[in-house]
Amino acid sequence: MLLTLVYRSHISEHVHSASLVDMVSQANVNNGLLSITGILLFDGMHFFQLLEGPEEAVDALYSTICQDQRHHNVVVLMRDYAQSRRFGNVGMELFDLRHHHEDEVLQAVLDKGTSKYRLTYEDRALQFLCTFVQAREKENYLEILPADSWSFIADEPLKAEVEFIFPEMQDYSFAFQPIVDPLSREIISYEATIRGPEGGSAMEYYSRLSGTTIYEADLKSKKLAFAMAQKMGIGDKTISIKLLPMTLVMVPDAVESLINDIIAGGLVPEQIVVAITENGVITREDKFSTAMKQLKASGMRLAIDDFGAGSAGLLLLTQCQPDKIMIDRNMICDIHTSGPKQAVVQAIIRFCSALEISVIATGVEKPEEWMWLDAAGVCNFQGELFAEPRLKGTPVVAWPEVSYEYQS
Ligand code: FMN
Repeated sequence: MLLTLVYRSHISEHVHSASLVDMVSQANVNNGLLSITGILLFDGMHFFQLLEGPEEAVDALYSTICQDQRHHNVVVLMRDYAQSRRFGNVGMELFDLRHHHEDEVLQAVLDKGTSKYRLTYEDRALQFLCTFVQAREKENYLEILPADSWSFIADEPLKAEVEFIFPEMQDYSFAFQPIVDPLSREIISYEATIRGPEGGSAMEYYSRLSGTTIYEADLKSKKLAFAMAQKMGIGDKTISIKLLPMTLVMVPDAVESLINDIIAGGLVPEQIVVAITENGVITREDKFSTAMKQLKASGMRLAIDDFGAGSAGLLLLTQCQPDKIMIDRNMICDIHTSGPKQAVVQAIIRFCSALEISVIATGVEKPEEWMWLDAAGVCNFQGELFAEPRLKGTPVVAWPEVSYEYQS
């Protein structure tokens, strides 16, 4: 299959642009053997490359290019399949934007084209190329430091586990994971997630239930989460609980029951963030919206969980007007190398800012993911980079510190 891969990157400090000429002539031979075309643009700081050729060969070459120390912050902009090549002459060609006017470069690239139709009709690869040549979108190039520029240091010894036996509630427990603001070293909230008594997953717990008992169990379980949070001494921090949206529809007086359990647990509704996932299909919208009103009127706050993973996210957002959204972990994974994910998350950040909704990035595992999100304007994070969920207790948090050689 014919693959087109477009990426951009940043030239490394120690590289002299004169040395690129040698690199290009070697790459020209290599690409010829691999049946790959590599159109490379350089503006003095950034590279932009379009690679076109057999899928396996392009993927293999791209992973070699990603390891190349001559550049960094390599971000894929497009990975797509085509019926025919745009550039039939395999090899490698460099277009240096510092020495030519943008129209000349565009014309020179177009002259290399061998497929009249691909380069004429609204072609995404060509649009990317034009955008780079015209130096548009540069404000969205967020540059981050290498992964080892930050160390993550655990700050406090483990607190004792909460070993309470709640006699009537023995077949489940809760794990707690903090949501943090790493640069101000602040725990914003704890998220409580249901687990089996020995730590089995929420999915495992729910799979044992059937019919409407799922919703009743979902609601009833929160009583334990509130009681545990209070015993763990969360003080005036907020606690976030996940609720199936249909629980609010199927269980009569669900919000009232939730309020009673919050108060019985020694907490106040203002401390509670109810996170609903966008995947739990909502039928009976009238009942759902009544429950939403009651929930907000009680002082509890609303979050949309796993945002970006399902189909109803944007519509649900306009209907519920949440206080927070938690971006799904799959959207966060390797965001520093993915142009499409970066574009989507930047759009989420923009509309959340316009609507005064705070954004939480979940599932953050790599320093580079956090650095990119921080540069994009996200302040609140959840993920193993900072703290893993801990069964029946609050985990230790690892806070970022700038590594010695990056301190200015
Ligand atoms: N090498 C190629 O063979 N083809 C290319 O199209 C190509 N493009 C590159 C673009 C940039 C911006 C950079 C920094 C390097 C590029 N290279 C290219 C060089 C490769 O990263 C690598 O050095 C080369 O393939 C030799 O790899 P090897 O020593 O593992 O055989």
